[in-house]
Amino acid sequence: MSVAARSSRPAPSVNANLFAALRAAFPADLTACAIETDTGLQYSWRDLDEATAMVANLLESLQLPAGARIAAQVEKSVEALVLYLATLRAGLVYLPLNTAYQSAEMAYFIEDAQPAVVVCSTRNFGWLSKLAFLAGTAHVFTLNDDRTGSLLGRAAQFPRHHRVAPVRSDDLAAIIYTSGTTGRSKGAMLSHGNLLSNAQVLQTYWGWRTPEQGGDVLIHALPIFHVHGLFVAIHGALINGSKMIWLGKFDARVVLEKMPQATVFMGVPTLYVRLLAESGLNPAAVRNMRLFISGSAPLLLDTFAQWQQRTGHTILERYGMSETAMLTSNPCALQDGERRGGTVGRPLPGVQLRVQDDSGASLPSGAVGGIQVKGPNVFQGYWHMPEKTAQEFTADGFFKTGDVGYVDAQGYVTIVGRSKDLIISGGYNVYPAEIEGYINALPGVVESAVVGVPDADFGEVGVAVVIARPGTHLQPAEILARLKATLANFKIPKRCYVVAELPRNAMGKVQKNLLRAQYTGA
Ligand code: MCA
Ligand code: AMP
Repeated sequence: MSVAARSSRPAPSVNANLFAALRAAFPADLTACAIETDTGLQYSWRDLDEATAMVANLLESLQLPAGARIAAQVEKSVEALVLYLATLRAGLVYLPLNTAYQSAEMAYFIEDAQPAVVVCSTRNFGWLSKLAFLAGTAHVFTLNDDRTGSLLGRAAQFPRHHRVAPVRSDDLAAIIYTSGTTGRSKGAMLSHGNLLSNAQVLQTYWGWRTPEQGGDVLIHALPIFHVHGLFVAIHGALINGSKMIWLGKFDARVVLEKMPQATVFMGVPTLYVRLLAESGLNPAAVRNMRLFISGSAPLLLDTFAQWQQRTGHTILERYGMSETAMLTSNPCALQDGERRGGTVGRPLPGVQLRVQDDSGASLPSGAVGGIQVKGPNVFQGYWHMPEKTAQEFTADGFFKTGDVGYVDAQGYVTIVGRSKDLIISGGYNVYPAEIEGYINALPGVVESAVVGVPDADFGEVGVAVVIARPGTHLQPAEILARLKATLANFKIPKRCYVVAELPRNAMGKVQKNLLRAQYTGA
């Protein structure tokens, strides 16, 4: 979309605002419970409608230009969800940021995205507001997970009614930052049309039940600053008018306790591994559940099989990206086929998926190559990076995912690896190039390599292998402590080794496959 051009374009004849579609799905009885929290709070559909109206009115009162970004680094709460929905409602662009990000990481996002509004916890207001004001942000509000903060205080002065802002399908709804293989994070621009089309396809494909069919209840246990928790889970429930049981943080025991009141659960593989470690996980505990969905990282066949044994349910694995939302899914309905462990299922309706080799030739079923996709869900490009965007698309408009895999004769996709150097740890992406950059900048470091090795809990974790300058006595613990002071906690390698040299090929390139083999299980 063209941000500058939007305000001068005439109003659209049909309002493509994602919030309008979500609002239209609210049940007729607005007094019914929409969200129940693990802290015992209940929010009705009317509460959601009125709270989003008040925050949208507050945002509109700031008279921001079209396409203005609302950045939020806030703990998970229903009010944080309200902020997201209100941003959509006001036709502005939401920019969620992981609460683990520290000041250097936040400085980059704020300078790059230039948000008009930043919302943060009171705890971080001092340093974050300074960063934001320096970058030209006009408004900084606070929002805490106990319903306090200036955002709600200000919003309380605004009316409870609000007309949903008219937008076009290609107007931006959100920017999601994803790290890059060269270190710089890129903001993936997603439009209302991208998100709405994906939500509608998943509503049908995953068979969300209408109230007449008994309805569905989702356990929401994921963070709400990435695609899985923010879009797949929240849109899934709201576009079906389904209730959510809202957990501030994943806790396997609490999930088990809530399961008898729920029908749908979504998680990254680590959540399933942790649930399997609970002795209370048995067919009785899941008796009312309809669907378990896994994604964001590969689900091990062992976890898939154990889950079947312990619960009688077959996990549905699906695959997506920040740039595309959901791309493929194993079948939900029996008539669509079986759910196959180790595969991510078939392309979703409306998604074209192909596998190509490096020369750009399309490969037949069974052959391994780069996965490329096209569809209404594929993003609008990287924020302020037209060249990078152009590089990631083929001449005929397919997006190069950077994932490597094959499609079998029945159309099921299997991901076998990634051409991008990326570690997925507990569902969070960690780019070795970024961590290596920080390590290499430490005094006494000559060079480093970060590799992912298998881990029973997180699936994969980072290991740092470092060459120190002769004569210095760098300790691994010191390196990790320095990183911890600077980077989000999930990016910190779980182990660090100081070595004399790194294995290299004839071209002088570090052989990460050898390091991975050497440090697996070490
Ligand atoms: C926490 N730690 C981690 C991670 N999470 N280390 C590596 N990877 C992680 N994911 C660190 C903590 O900083 C802490 O370190 C130590 O591990 C133990 O923390 P713990 O209490 O066990 O962690 P937790 O708070 O229980 O969190 C684990 C978690 C969480 C629940 C698995 O990571 C999580 O919610 N992951 C989900 C991520 C997600 O939603 N991904 C979706 C991305 P220390 O003690 O040293 O500080 S969207 C996406 O990928 C696409 C589009 C898609 O397809 O969905
Ligand atoms: P993100 O940058 O957070 O959007 O992460 C997207 C990446 O997560 C994809 O490009 C894949 O590499 C990976 N991913 C997501 N779902 C799956 C899955 N079910 N199996 C394997 N990898 C996955």
